[in-house]
Amino acid sequence: MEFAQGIIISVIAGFYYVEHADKAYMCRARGKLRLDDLPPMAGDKVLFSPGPDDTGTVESVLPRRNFLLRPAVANIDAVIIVLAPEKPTPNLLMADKLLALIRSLGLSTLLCINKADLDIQGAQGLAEIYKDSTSSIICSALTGNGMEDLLDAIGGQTVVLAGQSGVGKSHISSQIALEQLELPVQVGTLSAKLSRGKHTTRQVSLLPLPGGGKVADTPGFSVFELEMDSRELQLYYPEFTKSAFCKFSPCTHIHEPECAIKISVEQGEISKTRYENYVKIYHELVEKEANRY
Ligand SMILES: Nc1nc2c(ncn2[C@@H]2O[C@H](COP(=O)(O)OP(=O)(O)O)[C@@H](O)[C@H]2O)c(=O)[nH]1
Ligand SMILES: [Mg+2]
Ligand SMILES: [Zn+2]
Repeated sequence: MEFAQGIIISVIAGFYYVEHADKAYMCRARGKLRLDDLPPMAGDKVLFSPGPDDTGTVESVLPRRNFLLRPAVANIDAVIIVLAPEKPTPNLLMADKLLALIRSLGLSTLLCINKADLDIQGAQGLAEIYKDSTSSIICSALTGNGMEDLLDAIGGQTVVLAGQSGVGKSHISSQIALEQLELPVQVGTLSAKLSRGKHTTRQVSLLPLPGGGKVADTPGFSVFELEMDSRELQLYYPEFTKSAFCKFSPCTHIHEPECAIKISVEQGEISKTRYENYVKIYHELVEKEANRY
């Protein structure tokens, strides 16, 4: 049989929705795929065999460029961290962990400071903290301000929105995305499962963007454990290499006397908030390493 190539745009209640030639196919996965370590996920490029009535079977998953696990999404270019100056109070420690994680995966980042309509000075303050860490866009999904800038920054990429619950991820994605392809439904299967509501909160969908890319709104990321070598953490702080080089090598930038990074923090060249969170994250990682043995 002839296989077609498509991309999984949504996973709902055990069905894989595969986009192919501007149409969505509601697919089951071949049994052997469900036994793999990693079942198919949104963003996967797949080979599938189309069946009757827009159904189909996912036959195989093509090699992944990268993937995230919680939420499960593959082949992404960038993660957009959404923060708000208030409602909720920004959790910068979590944002900094996310930034490190994203960098360690080799993905690019963008900070999206939403809800600027509530507190423009607060929004600018956040942008200031991150000015040497990643580029940022100040916007409001409520008024629509900055949405064009956000789309420009995304370009044609496939991006994931991450951040605390309530910062506006869902509102942003519905502002910038085009309508999702119509997903076929089979009475008695999908709709019945959805009405039980168990699967909807963990679903990931990739929505098309006007620039040709895709955006995934995610419910997740609010709690996650950063796993990396404590000595590796500093590699993901571009401001550390931008401003100064330590004469200590290697230097943790924590307890060494006359550390150039610590001096830069004191002189206001490196954000104090970023540095203090670096120290916290570093100690958390060291503690985990100690507990491992
Ligand atoms: N004032 C203001 N409220 C917003 C903005 N964006 C979203 N909200 C509100 O914030 C709440 C959470 O938004 P939501 O998109 O569900 O956040 P999510 O949990 O990150 O997906 C909702 O009540 C939205 O109406 C914004 O730019 N300004
Ligand atoms: Mg949401
Ligand atoms: Zn140092």
